[in-house]
Amino acid sequence: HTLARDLRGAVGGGELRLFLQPLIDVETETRTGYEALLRWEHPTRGLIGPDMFIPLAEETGLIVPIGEWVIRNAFAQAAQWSGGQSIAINLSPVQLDSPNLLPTIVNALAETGLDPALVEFEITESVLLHNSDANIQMLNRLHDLGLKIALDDFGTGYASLNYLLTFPFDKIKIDRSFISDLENREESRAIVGAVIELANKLGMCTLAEGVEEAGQLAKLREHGCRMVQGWLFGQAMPSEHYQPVPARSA
Ligand code: G
Ligand code: G
Ligand code: MN
Ligand code: NA
Repeated sequence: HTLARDLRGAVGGGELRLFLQPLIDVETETRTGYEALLRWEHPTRGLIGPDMFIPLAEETGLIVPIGEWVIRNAFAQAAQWSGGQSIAINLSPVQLDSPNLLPTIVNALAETGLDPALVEFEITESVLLHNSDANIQMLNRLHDLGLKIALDDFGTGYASLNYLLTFPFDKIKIDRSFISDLENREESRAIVGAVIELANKLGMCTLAEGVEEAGQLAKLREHGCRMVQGWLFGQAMPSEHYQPVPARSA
């Protein structure tokens, strides 16, 4: 597989890029941080999205050095921002199983001096399928370091509600499939409303993904959704595009 061979060289070859997508507070409509979304700038094929190479990276184990690159770079960038802007980072189940993860995070925190409260790790329901003690323990350790944990793409996998009690989630990210027909479908509104109410009662933040229209934002606000993300506010773009204000040096 030629893509696999190329991927092996991508990390050392400096071909990985971190794009940023703004995360927006519904009440103030201001940006509170960004999600880091990985891209591969392939020398001949051009820009490749994560859906095209993350599965391959997971199969080959390359996700561990790739994920390490993501963490180190995302932390380094976020440490340069002012105003307490946060950074959300996607974690693969394979990374969560790796003994490499915790030392990578601890070292990256020490090297950058980044406030752990500004870091959020996103995991999908597929992680919960294992529901292994080791995974629960790892997420608890990250949480104990002061890092935040978000449940990504909520509603699309096989999460059972007891996972919300088992894992230390700070936030639920409602999958964009529920947002796209929010205005036309009573049923979608019912589900989104119920998820937000549940999260609120459990003390978890809610973020709606894939918000593209003002009408969707209005409905989400009515339901008390706390945060949104989507093309209405900005696509995933190279960091220069958003020109996050650098922190003033003391
Ligand atoms: O922009 P979009 O095509 O960027 O991302 C598609 C999916 O790829 C996201 O839902 C996310 O789960 C995954 N993804 C993006 N960046 C990363 C990353 O750095 N690590 C992992 N493991 N997954 C990522
Ligand atoms: O980690 P996750 O699967 O949630 O990554 C978010 C994915 O959704 C990325 O592929 C990103 O590019 C995509 N995305 C972000 N905002 C929007 C949006 O408003 N509409 C659509 N269709 N996709 C979006
Ligand atoms: Mn995500
Ligand atoms: Na998602």
